[in-house]
Amino acid sequence: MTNEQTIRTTCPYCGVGCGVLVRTGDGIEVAPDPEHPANLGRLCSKGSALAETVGVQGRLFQPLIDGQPAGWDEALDRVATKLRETIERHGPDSVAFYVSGQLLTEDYYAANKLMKGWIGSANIDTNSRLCMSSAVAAYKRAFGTDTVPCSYEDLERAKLVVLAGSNAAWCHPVLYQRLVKARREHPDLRVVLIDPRRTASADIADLHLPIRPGTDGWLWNGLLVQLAERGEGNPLYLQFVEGSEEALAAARESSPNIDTVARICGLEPERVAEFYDLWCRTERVVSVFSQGMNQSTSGTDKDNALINCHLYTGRIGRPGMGPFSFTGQPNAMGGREVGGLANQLAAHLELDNPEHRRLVQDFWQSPRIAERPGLKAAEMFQAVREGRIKALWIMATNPAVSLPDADTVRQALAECEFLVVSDCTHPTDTTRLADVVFAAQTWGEKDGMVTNSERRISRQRAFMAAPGEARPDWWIIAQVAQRMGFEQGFDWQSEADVFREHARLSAFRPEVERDFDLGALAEISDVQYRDWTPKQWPLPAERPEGTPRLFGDGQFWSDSGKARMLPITPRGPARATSEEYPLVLNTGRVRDHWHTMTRTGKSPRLSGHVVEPYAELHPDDARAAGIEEGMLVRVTGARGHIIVRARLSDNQQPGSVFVPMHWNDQFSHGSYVNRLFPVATDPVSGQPEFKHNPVRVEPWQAGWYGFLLSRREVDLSHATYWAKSRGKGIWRYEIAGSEPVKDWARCAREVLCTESCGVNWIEFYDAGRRTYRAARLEEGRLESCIFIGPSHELPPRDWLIAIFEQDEIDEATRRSLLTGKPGAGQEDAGRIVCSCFGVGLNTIRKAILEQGLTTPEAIGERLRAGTNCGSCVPELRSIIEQTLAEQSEA
Ligand SMILES: Nc1nc2c(c(=O)[nH]1)N[C@H]1C(S)=C(S)[C@@H](COP(=O)(O)OP(=O)(O)OC[C@H]3O[C@@H](n4cnc5c(=O)[nH]c(N)nc54)[C@H](O)[C@@H]3O)O[C@H]1N2
Ligand SMILES: Nc1nc2c(c(=O)[nH]1)N[C@H]1C(S)=C(S)[C@@H](COP(=O)(O)OP(=O)(O)OC[C@H]3O[C@@H](n4cnc5c(=O)[nH]c(N)nc54)[C@H](O)[C@@H]3O)O[C@H]1N2
Ligand code: SF4
Ligand SMILES: [Mo]
Repeated sequence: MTNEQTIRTTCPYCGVGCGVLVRTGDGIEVAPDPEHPANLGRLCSKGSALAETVGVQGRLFQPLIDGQPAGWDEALDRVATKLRETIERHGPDSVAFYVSGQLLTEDYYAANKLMKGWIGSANIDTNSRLCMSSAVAAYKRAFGTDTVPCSYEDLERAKLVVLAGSNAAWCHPVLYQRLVKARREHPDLRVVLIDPRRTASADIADLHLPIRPGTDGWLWNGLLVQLAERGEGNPLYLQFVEGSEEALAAARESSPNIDTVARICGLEPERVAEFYDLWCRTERVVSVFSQGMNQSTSGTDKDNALINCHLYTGRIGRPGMGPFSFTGQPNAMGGREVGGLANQLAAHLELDNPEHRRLVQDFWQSPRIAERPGLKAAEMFQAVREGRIKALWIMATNPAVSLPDADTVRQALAECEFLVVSDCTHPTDTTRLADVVFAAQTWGEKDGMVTNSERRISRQRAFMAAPGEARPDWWIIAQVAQRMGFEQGFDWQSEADVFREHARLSAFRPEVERDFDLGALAEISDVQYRDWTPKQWPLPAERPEGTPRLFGDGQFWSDSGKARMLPITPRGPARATSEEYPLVLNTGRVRDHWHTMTRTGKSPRLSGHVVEPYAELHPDDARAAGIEEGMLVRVTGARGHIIVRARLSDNQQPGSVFVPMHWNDQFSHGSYVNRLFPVATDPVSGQPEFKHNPVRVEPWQAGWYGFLLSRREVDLSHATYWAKSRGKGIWRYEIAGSEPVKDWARCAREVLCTESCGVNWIEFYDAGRRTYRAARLEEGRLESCIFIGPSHELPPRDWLIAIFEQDEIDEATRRSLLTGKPGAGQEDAGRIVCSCFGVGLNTIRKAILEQGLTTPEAIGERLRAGTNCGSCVPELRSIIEQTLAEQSEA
């Protein structure tokens, strides 16, 4: 019997916050919600593949104590007792919470309340410190409050959109698609991309400025100077703004003219002039900023230099204009609302303001209230390492992979007196180190609210039962609080109870004026909460429909009531390159993976686009170092090294190398990039540098290269390098070893035939070429196969993956397994480019050459590639360019 129903919920990945329709019945089907204002009927590749990531694979079913399954009572009591004892013995600051922008607002609110109101410390910080904290600090310095003034609609109503340090095509794909559509409909809309790399987002850019890494401050200061020289200051708006003279003076100091800016930023003066002309003459301009600006030791200053230009021209708070920080995580914004950062209180109230502290304590009726800021993420882990923090509770984040200096973090976690981790997945690189692991519910199982980049609050709704005994995070926190003796503040019966309290707090004592106001929701009923439709805060009692834009009227919540332009003296990166470490390491995201891969790593559809960790280098740098495409290379930084695949591309500027942030110990042999460099943070925001770390890249001399495809997971102790990825019904391993193997036959059997009798095994060894191939067949089907050779040039993989789908292996296929070459009728589709329809690179190239296709649209018509979510369209265009260029050379 099927019980079909459709649930409206919100995508758990990025801060775009797309509405999703989930149909449950025989299986789960995911479709875009045409009514959600964020996505208006679109989803990207990750959202479209959500159904492949739910379910029991890799899930934790019940709590663990010292790695052993335990009951909830025992685990909760253990944590409550240990926290209470630690506080009694060493004081409230000896415990800390490290939480996440992937918690729902209710979870986040509960964690913050427990730490700041009951434990009485502000030692709660969040992975948003690694993500949004420079943007938060910059908004607060400029506006007095952490208020994003814009709406998504402004992207469509603008005449100029600048993407500063944002790869929206891959990281905010639905906003990017909205831009693509807007450009089609309004040909006069211009897009400028500022990024040292030529990313997929360059596909819609009229102008790409491949800026020298870390120099954005000079560029934005230069723009301010030009605005002043061209009389673009807005005297009416400047009445509401303080500090313009000082800001201008500082800008003139660093960036007096276009030539100086061009020289420092490594750009052609004509291109800089073009950018300045566009910005100066366009009233409706949105400047988007993201991690290329934020994740820097001067990120806050860079963000303020950008915001300065909007304040100076009054291009803010009206349709089609404003400085727009795209938030990363689904609830980064919600975390800011509840005060998840160590230097905030709750409901956008300030920790260092006694009146605000009193307000929150009176509302909570709490025994205590934190009186001074707690430790920011990097400091917190330093304190764990030094034993100042003795008990740490991590929720919904994987710091063993995502924090800088990750090996030191791992050591600190291993040595921490008492480590608790709440996660839905186990093992992760972090849960492995925990004394207690709480089994958390996750997307699809839990209910609550999230707030996206445009301040829009949406519901996540459960549509399936949680596996085993997993529980929602707010419940786990409330249970621990109650068992610590704090019954009265944590006796909520439901998510709706928590949310109502959060909304009421935001409107408590309205005489204390503030931006964040959910007064209209203070009495939200359970039914209204259930049926909530997305709206943008502020949602004061008198404006229940919400607020799309702010500050158009020049009213700010700062002490003076005015905004502030900051005098910015740009600084270069904290760590310069040297003879020993000559390249700048830039890190970030790939299209189809999410962070530490705990979710997207489960999806065959999302794992085919990039199957292993890589370092992308400019061909000149590669040549100088003796590196070829496809080789394995060692990337070495001041703290350690990793081995990854080399990719050569002139999208990279010389002197830079890009490595994705995603790979961890579960999917590779220690190729997590954050182990390379020490911590360096922005002095204002505490946000770590992730985009500018000096490294060296050199060939890694492998004794052998290989790959292995298998229906079962295998143990790879023989390999010095391995990376694994999910294929349809199989696992794919790329492997290599440093030492030559004497007896391949024995070694391969050891790995693939753990049980020896009755195994149907075929193999081939070519001593001259030093290649070895073997396959294991089971009931006529291919069970696993392995290919080894002396160099990285090995047979293609994708036609082999297709053989796993055959029910019967015929003689010809058997032969091709041993020769390592596709036989007649077997095509190698190549690496997956379009993950929605599984269309491979070779198929696309063939169609371009044989059918004379010259546009992504034509490819879409023939192969369907790019016609669902559109995320691969930029890549299709560059494949066309490259294929045609190669054809004309040939
Ligand atoms: N596919 C995918 N999407 C995601 C995520 C994911 O894991 N996967 N994560 C989400 C999260 S939490 C976040 S925070 C966002 C991040 O979204 P983005 O900020 O767009 O992504 P990143 O790849 O971290 O970095 C953006 C760009 O900054 C550039 N950059 C590096 N140095 C500089 C510089 O000095 N100046 C300038 N101007 N640019 C520079 C990089 O080359 C990179 O292309 O993505 C969200 N969306
Ligand atoms: N080198 C480098 N490092 C970076 C960055 C970079 O650009 N470069 N970017 C930084 C940024 S912007 C970010 S946001 C971070 C992200 O880094 P992390 O937050 O560490 O990454 P995730 O993989 O998203 O970790 C989320 C964890 O929460 C678990 N989880 C999922 N749902 C739930 C739930 O409902 N409850 C609980 N309790 N657990 C759940 C998942 O299984 C997973 O283990 O990485 C940062 N690190
Ligand atoms: S853009 Fe993609 S990942 Fe982001 S919320 Fe929308 S569907 Fe999810
Ligand atoms: Mo992020």
